[in-house]
Amino acid sequence: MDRMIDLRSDTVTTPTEEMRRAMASAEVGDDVYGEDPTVNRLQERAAEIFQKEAGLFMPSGTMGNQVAVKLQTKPGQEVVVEERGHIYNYEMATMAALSGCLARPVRGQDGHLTWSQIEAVLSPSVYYRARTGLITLENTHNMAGGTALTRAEMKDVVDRAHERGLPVHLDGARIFNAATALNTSVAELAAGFDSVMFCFSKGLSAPVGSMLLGKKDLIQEAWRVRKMLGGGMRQVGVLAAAAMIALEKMPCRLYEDHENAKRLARALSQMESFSIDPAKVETNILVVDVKGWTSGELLARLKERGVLAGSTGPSQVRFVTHKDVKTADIDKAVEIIAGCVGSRSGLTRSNTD
Ligand code: TLP
Repeated sequence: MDRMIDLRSDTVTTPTEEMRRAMASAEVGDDVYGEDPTVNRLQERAAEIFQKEAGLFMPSGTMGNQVAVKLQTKPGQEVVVEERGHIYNYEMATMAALSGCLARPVRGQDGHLTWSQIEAVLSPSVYYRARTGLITLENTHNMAGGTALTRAEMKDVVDRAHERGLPVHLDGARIFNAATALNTSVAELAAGFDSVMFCFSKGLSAPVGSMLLGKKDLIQEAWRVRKMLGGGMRQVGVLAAAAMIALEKMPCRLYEDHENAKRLARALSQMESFSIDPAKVETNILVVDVKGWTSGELLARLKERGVLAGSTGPSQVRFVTHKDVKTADIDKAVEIIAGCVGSRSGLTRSNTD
Protein backbone atom coordinates (compact mmCIF):
# COMPACT_ATOMS: atom_id res chain seq x y z
CA MET A 1 0.00 0.00 0.00
CA ASP A 2 1.11 3.60 -0.62
CA ARG A 3 1.88 5.74 2.41
CA MET A 4 -1.09 6.47 4.67
CA ILE A 5 -2.92 9.75 4.16
CA ASP A 6 -2.92 10.93 7.75
CA LEU A 7 -5.80 13.29 8.48
CA ARG A 8 -6.00 12.54 12.23
CA SER A 9 -4.47 15.84 13.30
CA ASP A 10 -2.10 18.62 12.33
CA THR A 11 -0.01 17.46 15.29
CA VAL A 12 1.35 14.70 13.01
CA THR A 13 3.23 17.22 10.87
CA THR A 14 6.95 16.61 10.63
CA PRO A 15 9.60 19.35 10.89
CA THR A 16 10.83 20.92 7.66
CA GLU A 17 14.42 20.49 6.45
CA GLU A 18 15.09 24.09 7.48
CA MET A 19 13.87 23.31 11.01
CA ARG A 20 16.10 20.25 11.21
CA ARG A 21 19.12 22.27 10.11
CA ALA A 22 18.33 25.04 12.60
CA MET A 23 17.95 22.44 15.36
CA ALA A 24 21.33 20.93 14.56
CA SER A 25 23.13 24.25 14.74
CA ALA A 26 21.14 25.94 17.54
CA GLU A 27 23.02 27.96 20.10
CA VAL A 28 22.00 26.57 23.52
CA GLY A 29 22.38 27.08 27.27
CA ASP A 30 20.65 25.91 30.43
CA ASP A 31 17.14 27.32 30.22
CA VAL A 32 16.38 26.62 33.90
CA TYR A 33 18.98 29.36 34.53
CA GLY A 34 17.31 31.42 31.77
CA GLU A 35 20.54 31.06 29.78
CA ASP A 36 19.42 29.52 26.52
CA PRO A 37 19.85 32.30 23.96
CA THR A 38 17.66 30.62 21.34
CA VAL A 39 14.79 30.17 23.79
CA ASN A 40 15.20 33.74 24.99
CA ARG A 41 15.04 35.04 21.41
CA LEU A 42 11.96 32.93 20.69
CA GLN A 43 10.14 34.20 23.79
CA GLU A 44 10.96 37.81 22.95
CA ARG A 45 9.97 37.42 19.31
CA ALA A 46 6.66 35.74 20.18
CA ALA A 47 5.86 38.49 22.68
CA GLU A 48 6.66 41.08 20.03
CA ILE A 49 4.47 39.45 17.37
CA PHE A 50 1.54 39.07 19.78
CA GLN A 51 2.17 42.49 21.38
CA LYS A 52 2.30 41.03 24.87
CA GLU A 53 4.83 41.92 27.57
CA ALA A 54 6.44 38.49 27.91
CA GLY A 55 6.36 34.86 26.85
CA LEU A 56 7.41 31.49 28.23
CA PHE A 57 8.22 28.44 26.11
CA MET A 58 6.20 25.41 27.16
CA PRO A 59 6.67 21.74 26.32
CA SER A 60 2.99 21.40 25.35
CA GLY A 61 -0.22 23.31 24.83
CA THR A 62 -1.77 21.46 27.74
CA MET A 63 0.92 22.70 30.09
CA GLY A 64 0.55 26.25 28.77
CA ASN A 65 -3.20 26.19 29.34
CA GLN A 66 -2.96 24.63 32.77
CA VAL A 67 -0.24 26.97 34.00
CA ALA A 68 -2.53 29.83 32.95
CA VAL A 69 -5.44 28.28 34.86
CA LYS A 70 -3.35 27.71 37.97
CA LEU A 71 -1.99 31.25 37.97
CA GLN A 72 -5.34 32.94 37.55
CA THR A 73 -7.58 30.93 39.87
CA LYS A 74 -7.86 29.79 43.46
CA PRO A 75 -8.90 26.29 44.55
CA GLY A 76 -12.68 26.04 44.78
CA GLN A 77 -13.34 28.45 41.91
CA GLU A 78 -15.07 27.80 38.60
CA VAL A 79 -13.57 28.15 35.14
CA VAL A 80 -15.97 29.00 32.31
CA VAL A 81 -15.23 26.99 29.18
CA GLU A 82 -17.08 26.18 25.97
CA GLU A 83 -18.63 22.73 26.31
CA ARG A 84 -16.43 21.14 23.62
CA GLY A 85 -13.31 23.04 24.71
CA HIS A 86 -9.92 21.34 24.87
CA ILE A 87 -9.17 22.62 28.37
CA TYR A 88 -12.28 20.86 29.64
CA ASN A 89 -12.38 17.65 27.58
CA TYR A 90 -8.85 16.72 26.60
CA GLU A 91 -6.62 17.81 29.45
CA MET A 92 -7.29 14.95 31.86
CA ALA A 93 -9.29 17.04 34.37
CA THR A 94 -6.06 18.89 35.17
CA MET A 95 -7.86 22.02 36.28
CA ALA A 96 -9.41 19.90 39.05
CA ALA A 97 -6.30 17.90 39.83
CA LEU A 98 -3.77 20.73 39.86
CA SER A 99 -5.76 23.91 40.43
CA GLY A 100 -8.70 22.59 42.48
CA CYS A 101 -11.15 24.19 40.04
CA LEU A 102 -14.47 23.11 38.62
CA ALA A 103 -15.17 23.57 34.92
CA ARG A 104 -18.40 25.42 34.13
CA PRO A 105 -19.14 24.33 30.56
CA VAL A 106 -21.35 26.44 28.32
CA ARG A 107 -22.53 25.32 24.89
CA GLY A 108 -21.84 27.94 22.25
CA GLN A 109 -23.11 27.98 18.68
CA ASP A 110 -20.26 26.46 16.61
CA GLY A 111 -17.89 27.09 19.51
CA HIS A 112 -18.64 30.82 19.77
CA LEU A 113 -19.40 32.01 23.30
CA THR A 114 -21.27 35.27 23.75
CA TRP A 115 -21.14 37.44 26.83
CA SER A 116 -24.83 36.83 27.59
CA GLN A 117 -24.19 33.06 27.63
CA ILE A 118 -21.20 33.52 29.91
CA GLU A 119 -22.92 36.02 32.17
CA ALA A 120 -25.74 33.55 32.76
CA VAL A 121 -23.34 31.12 34.46
CA LEU A 122 -21.22 33.57 36.45
CA SER A 123 -21.54 32.99 40.16
CA PRO A 124 -24.03 35.33 41.83
CA SER A 125 -22.52 37.19 44.76
CA VAL A 126 -23.93 34.99 47.48
CA TYR A 127 -21.54 33.31 49.83
CA TYR A 128 -22.79 29.77 49.22
CA ARG A 129 -22.00 29.70 45.49
CA ALA A 130 -18.56 28.93 44.10
CA ARG A 131 -16.88 32.00 42.63
CA THR A 132 -16.01 32.22 38.97
CA GLY A 133 -12.23 32.58 38.74
CA LEU A 134 -11.47 32.58 35.03
CA ILE A 135 -13.11 32.66 31.61
CA THR A 136 -11.52 30.79 28.71
CA LEU A 137 -12.09 30.99 24.96
CA GLU A 138 -10.67 28.71 22.26
CA ASN A 139 -9.67 30.05 18.83
CA THR A 140 -9.84 28.30 16.47
CA HIS A 141 -12.33 26.06 18.20
CA ASN A 142 -11.05 22.57 17.54
CA MET A 143 -14.01 20.29 18.20
CA ALA A 144 -16.60 22.75 16.91
CA GLY A 145 -14.92 22.22 13.52
CA GLY A 146 -12.05 24.69 13.50
CA THR A 147 -14.30 27.74 13.72
CA ALA A 148 -12.64 31.15 13.99
CA LEU A 149 -13.78 33.63 16.65
CA THR A 150 -13.60 37.22 15.44
CA ARG A 151 -11.80 40.07 17.18
CA ALA A 152 -15.11 41.85 17.80
CA GLU A 153 -16.84 38.94 19.53
CA MET A 154 -13.80 38.16 21.68
CA LYS A 155 -13.29 41.82 22.58
CA ASP A 156 -16.84 41.97 23.83
CA VAL A 157 -16.23 39.01 26.15
CA VAL A 158 -12.85 40.31 27.32
CA ASP A 159 -14.09 43.84 28.02
CA ARG A 160 -17.19 42.73 29.89
CA ALA A 161 -15.22 40.14 31.89
CA HIS A 162 -12.71 42.81 32.90
CA GLU A 163 -15.55 45.10 34.00
CA ARG A 164 -16.49 42.27 36.38
CA GLY A 165 -12.87 41.86 37.51
CA LEU A 166 -12.50 38.47 35.79
CA PRO A 167 -9.39 37.43 33.84
CA VAL A 168 -9.73 35.81 30.41
CA HIS A 169 -7.45 33.16 28.92
CA LEU A 170 -7.23 32.34 25.23
CA ASP A 171 -6.46 28.79 24.15
CA GLY A 172 -5.02 29.87 20.84
CA ALA A 173 -3.41 26.54 19.95
CA ARG A 174 -4.38 27.35 16.34
CA ILE A 175 -4.57 31.15 16.54
CA PHE A 176 -2.54 31.48 13.34
CA ASN A 177 -5.24 29.51 11.52
CA ALA A 178 -7.83 31.91 12.90
CA ALA A 179 -5.79 34.94 11.83
CA THR A 180 -5.41 33.45 8.34
CA ALA A 181 -9.12 32.73 7.99
CA LEU A 182 -10.11 36.17 9.27
CA ASN A 183 -7.36 37.96 7.37
CA THR A 184 -6.09 39.66 10.51
CA SER A 185 -3.05 39.49 12.79
CA VAL A 186 -2.55 37.31 15.84
CA ALA A 187 -1.81 40.48 17.83
CA GLU A 188 -5.24 41.80 16.94
CA LEU A 189 -6.89 38.52 18.03
CA ALA A 190 -4.85 38.28 21.24
CA ALA A 191 -5.49 41.88 22.33
CA GLY A 192 -6.90 42.32 25.80
CA PHE A 193 -6.52 38.69 26.93
CA ASP A 194 -4.71 38.26 30.25
CA SER A 195 -3.02 35.13 28.97
CA VAL A 196 -2.69 33.50 25.57
CA MET A 197 -1.36 30.07 24.72
CA PHE A 198 -0.45 29.12 21.17
CA CYS A 199 1.21 26.01 19.70
CA PHE A 200 4.19 25.63 17.38
CA SER A 201 3.51 21.91 17.11
CA LYS A 202 0.19 21.89 15.23
CA GLY A 203 -0.19 23.37 11.74
CA LEU A 204 3.05 25.33 12.13
CA SER A 205 4.81 21.94 12.03
CA ALA A 206 7.46 22.29 14.74
CA PRO A 207 8.18 18.98 16.48
CA VAL A 208 7.42 20.24 20.01
CA GLY A 209 6.39 23.33 21.88
CA SER A 210 3.90 26.01 22.79
CA MET A 211 4.10 29.52 24.17
CA LEU A 212 2.33 31.20 27.06
CA LEU A 213 2.08 34.98 26.77
CA GLY A 214 0.93 37.68 29.13
CA LYS A 215 2.04 40.50 31.40
CA LYS A 216 5.57 40.35 32.88
CA ASP A 217 4.33 39.54 36.40
CA LEU A 218 2.19 36.66 35.20
CA ILE A 219 4.99 35.17 33.11
CA GLN A 220 7.44 35.49 36.00
CA GLU A 221 5.07 33.37 38.09
CA ALA A 222 4.59 31.02 35.14
CA TRP A 223 8.31 30.15 35.35
CA ARG A 224 7.69 28.85 38.89
CA VAL A 225 4.56 26.85 38.03
CA ARG A 226 6.12 25.34 34.90
CA LYS A 227 9.03 24.13 37.06
CA MET A 228 6.60 22.72 39.65
CA LEU A 229 4.98 20.66 36.91
CA GLY A 230 8.32 19.30 35.75
CA GLY A 231 8.43 21.53 32.70
CA GLY A 232 11.78 23.20 33.39
CA MET A 233 13.88 22.31 30.37
CA ARG A 234 17.64 22.54 29.87
CA GLN A 235 19.35 22.96 26.45
CA VAL A 236 15.97 23.39 24.86
CA GLY A 237 17.23 25.82 22.25
CA VAL A 238 17.28 22.83 19.89
CA LEU A 239 13.48 22.88 20.05
CA ALA A 240 13.15 26.65 20.16
CA ALA A 241 15.18 26.85 16.92
CA ALA A 242 12.54 24.80 15.12
CA ALA A 243 9.78 26.79 16.81
CA MET A 244 11.33 30.04 15.57
CA ILE A 245 11.03 28.86 11.99
CA ALA A 246 7.48 27.70 12.69
CA LEU A 247 6.70 31.20 13.93
CA GLU A 248 8.37 33.15 11.15
CA LYS A 249 7.89 30.99 8.09
CA MET A 250 4.92 28.68 8.49
CA PRO A 251 1.87 30.90 9.08
CA CYS A 252 1.89 32.14 5.49
CA ARG A 253 1.15 28.65 4.12
CA LEU A 254 -1.83 27.81 6.35
CA TYR A 255 -4.29 29.03 3.72
CA GLU A 256 -3.34 25.94 1.68
CA ASP A 257 -4.55 23.69 4.50
CA HIS A 258 -7.78 25.68 4.65
CA GLU A 259 -8.34 25.29 0.92
CA ASN A 260 -7.70 21.56 1.17
CA ALA A 261 -10.17 21.29 4.06
CA LYS A 262 -12.84 23.04 1.99
CA ARG A 263 -12.09 20.76 -0.95
CA LEU A 264 -12.54 17.70 1.26
CA ALA A 265 -15.73 19.12 2.82
CA ARG A 266 -17.28 19.78 -0.60
CA ALA A 267 -16.58 16.21 -1.65
CA LEU A 268 -17.88 14.66 1.60
CA SER A 269 -21.05 16.76 1.42
CA GLN A 270 -21.84 14.93 -1.82
CA MET A 271 -21.81 11.54 -0.09
CA GLU A 272 -24.95 10.25 1.64
CA SER A 273 -22.94 8.82 4.52
CA PHE A 274 -21.78 12.23 5.74
CA SER A 275 -23.42 15.36 6.99
CA ILE A 276 -21.31 18.47 6.68
CA ASP A 277 -21.94 21.99 5.46
CA PRO A 278 -18.85 23.03 3.45
CA ALA A 279 -19.75 26.68 3.93
CA LYS A 280 -19.03 26.22 7.64
CA VAL A 281 -15.49 24.97 7.12
CA GLU A 282 -13.36 28.00 7.91
CA THR A 283 -9.92 26.55 8.65
CA ASN A 284 -8.21 23.15 8.59
CA ILE A 285 -10.60 21.04 10.68
CA LEU A 286 -13.72 19.16 9.61
CA VAL A 287 -15.97 17.58 12.21
CA VAL A 288 -18.38 15.41 10.26
CA ASP A 289 -21.50 13.50 11.31
CA VAL A 290 -21.58 9.98 9.94
CA LYS A 291 -24.77 8.17 8.90
CA GLY A 292 -25.16 4.41 8.65
CA TRP A 293 -21.85 3.61 10.32
CA THR A 294 -20.34 3.95 13.72
CA SER A 295 -17.27 6.13 13.58
CA GLY A 296 -15.19 3.17 14.79
CA GLU A 297 -16.37 0.96 11.92
CA LEU A 298 -15.80 3.65 9.33
CA LEU A 299 -12.34 4.61 10.62
CA ALA A 300 -11.25 0.96 10.66
CA ARG A 301 -12.34 0.52 7.03
CA LEU A 302 -10.65 3.74 5.96
CA LYS A 303 -7.45 2.71 7.70
CA GLU A 304 -7.41 -0.59 5.79
CA ARG A 305 -7.58 1.44 2.59
CA GLY A 306 -4.94 4.00 3.51
CA VAL A 307 -6.74 6.96 5.12
CA LEU A 308 -6.43 7.88 8.80
CA ALA A 309 -8.95 10.12 10.56
CA GLY A 310 -10.05 10.51 14.19
CA SER A 311 -13.21 9.75 16.13
CA THR A 312 -14.88 12.58 18.01
CA GLY A 313 -18.00 10.63 19.01
CA PRO A 314 -19.87 7.39 18.25
CA SER A 315 -21.11 8.80 14.95
CA GLN A 316 -18.75 11.68 14.34
CA VAL A 317 -15.30 11.84 12.79
CA ARG A 318 -12.67 14.54 12.46
CA PHE A 319 -10.42 15.20 9.47
CA VAL A 320 -7.58 17.70 9.84
CA THR A 321 -5.57 19.02 6.90
CA HIS A 322 -1.94 20.07 7.24
CA LYS A 323 1.42 20.59 5.55
CA ASP A 324 2.13 16.91 4.99
CA VAL A 325 -1.13 16.32 3.08
CA LYS A 326 -1.11 17.81 -0.42
CA THR A 327 -4.11 18.56 -2.62
CA ALA A 328 -3.43 15.37 -4.60
CA ASP A 329 -3.58 13.41 -1.31
CA ILE A 330 -6.96 14.99 -0.56
CA ASP A 331 -8.26 13.87 -3.95
CA LYS A 332 -6.90 10.39 -3.33
CA ALA A 333 -8.51 10.36 0.14
CA VAL A 334 -11.84 11.40 -1.39
CA GLU A 335 -11.60 8.53 -3.85
CA ILE A 336 -10.86 6.07 -1.05
CA ILE A 337 -13.62 7.40 1.20
CA ALA A 338 -16.15 7.35 -1.65
CA GLY A 339 -15.16 3.79 -2.51
CA CYS A 340 -15.47 2.77 1.10
CA VAL A 341 -18.90 4.25 1.86
CA GLY A 342 -20.15 3.40 -1.64
CA SER A 343 -19.24 -0.26 -1.26
CA ARG A 344 -21.35 -0.44 1.86
CA SER A 345 -24.44 1.58 0.95
CA GLY A 346 -24.32 2.20 -2.78
CA LEU A 347 -25.57 5.63 -1.82
CA THR A 348 -22.75 7.86 -3.03
CA ARG A 349 -24.15 10.72 -5.05
CA SER A 350 -22.21 11.93 -8.05
CA ASN A 351 -19.49 14.33 -7.01
CA THR A 352 -20.14 17.49 -8.96
CA ASP A 353 -17.19 19.29 -7.45
N1 TLP B 1 -5.20 19.02 20.34
C1 TLP B 1 -4.98 17.68 19.84
C2 TLP B 1 -5.67 16.64 20.72
O1 TLP B 1 -5.31 16.79 22.03
C3 TLP B 1 -7.16 16.65 20.61
C4 TLP B 1 -5.49 17.60 18.43
O2 TLP B 1 -5.16 16.59 17.77
O3 TLP B 1 -6.20 18.50 17.97
N2 TLP B 1 -5.67 23.34 22.81
C5 TLP B 1 -6.22 22.91 21.67
C6 TLP B 1 -7.32 23.70 21.06
C7 TLP B 1 -5.77 21.72 21.07
O4 TLP B 1 -6.35 21.31 19.97
C8 TLP B 1 -4.73 21.00 21.68
C9 TLP B 1 -4.24 19.70 21.10
C10 TLP B 1 -4.17 21.52 22.86
C11 TLP B 1 -4.69 22.68 23.41
C12 TLP B 1 -3.09 20.80 23.62
O5 TLP B 1 -1.88 20.80 22.98
P1 TLP B 1 -0.77 19.67 23.34
O6 TLP B 1 -1.18 18.43 22.60
O7 TLP B 1 0.49 20.28 22.86
O8 TLP B 1 -0.78 19.47 24.81
